[in-house]
Amino acid sequence: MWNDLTSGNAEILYRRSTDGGSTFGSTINLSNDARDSLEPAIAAIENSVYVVWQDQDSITEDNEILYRKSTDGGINFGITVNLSNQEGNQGSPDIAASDVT
Ligand SMILES: [Ca+2]
Ligand SMILES: [Ca+2]
Repeated sequence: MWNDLTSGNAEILYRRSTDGGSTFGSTINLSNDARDSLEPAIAAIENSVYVVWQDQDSITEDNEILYRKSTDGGINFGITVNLSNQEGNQGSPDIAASDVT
């Protein structure tokens, strides 16, 4: 997972390996918005993969912390959730995963 500026704004790109990191599949754009998406972090446990990053609100341009989750080992990711969702700038997220229920 990394930042990329190819589209003209920063995006969060991701590739998945199923052979212990020897080869990687196609590149997925997890952020895919018109604003600067930065500072990605990832955590995984069993078939769940969790991703957070810093992004800009489309109206206020304040930074928010956005989140997406995969439950199929990182093949598909669900909707983007705004975890911070408050005024001002929230940045540099980190994430961890455990099997505590
Ligand atoms: Ca973006
Ligand atoms: Ca904010």
